[in-house]
Amino acid sequence: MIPKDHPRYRSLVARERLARCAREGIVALEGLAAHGRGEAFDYLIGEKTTKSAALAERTAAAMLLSARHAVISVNGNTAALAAAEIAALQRVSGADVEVNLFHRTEDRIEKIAALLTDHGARVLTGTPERIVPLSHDRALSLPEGIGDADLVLVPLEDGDRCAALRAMGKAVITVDLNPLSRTARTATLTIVDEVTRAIPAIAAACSTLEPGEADRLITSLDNTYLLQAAIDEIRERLGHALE
Ligand code: PTJ
Repeated sequence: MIPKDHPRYRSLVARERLARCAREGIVALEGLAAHGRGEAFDYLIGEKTTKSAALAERTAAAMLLSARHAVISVNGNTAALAAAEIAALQRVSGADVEVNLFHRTEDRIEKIAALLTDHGARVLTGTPERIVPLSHDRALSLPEGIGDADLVLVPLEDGDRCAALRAMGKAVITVDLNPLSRTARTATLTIVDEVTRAIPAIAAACSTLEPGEADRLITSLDNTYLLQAAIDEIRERLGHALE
């Protein structure tokens, strides 16, 4: 039992959940290492949504609502940490949800789809094909899902799929606490925030965008500016870290 008054309560609960999901075969063991890297960057941004991340989250909502066909691509870590939040975002954005894994096994695909369904998401099913130009199994996607999408939201992505999706002409939104990652620098829009804060913030923005705001946000999107702002926020915090 993690005591509620522990100063690292939230972080310890997230770790416990990931460890349990790893034991159940939902999270890949490699996903635990990926989470540790995310935690380190979350420390650096102060474990809160920064101003630039809030702008990115509103822009993500605008893009999701304006897309012809938006798909949320879910991996093991995202499902373990944010299954209910993904279901809520699907409800307000109308996006499809598809499971896509780096460490792909049919058993994990089924378990992750079941976890998402238990939390109220409608998960796309069908016969995957090697649609995305990649040599590994992340190529395997549904023709009626990621294959048809003009916008894919890929939280906690590993490097090269983002570039491959962009090369196919799709817009890509990622959630990645590391503003220096290949994915962060390749995506159309990068949200430098923790996934359990980012997904509800995007959902909230979907319901509160003012008339004309979506067009304005999309027209003024500048991902390099957002990444630089995230790095500046980290630098600013580090400058005062011991005060
Ligand atoms: O479930 P699978 O088989 O698809 O595998 C998923 C992982 C996460 C193992 C796979 O996609 C992977 O190896 O990812 P990477 O290359 O480690 O990238 C994950 C990125 O997400 C890193 O840049 C982390 O900093 C970031 N990250 C980790 N945890 C969080 C996060 N970003 C936001 N919120 C988090 N909780």
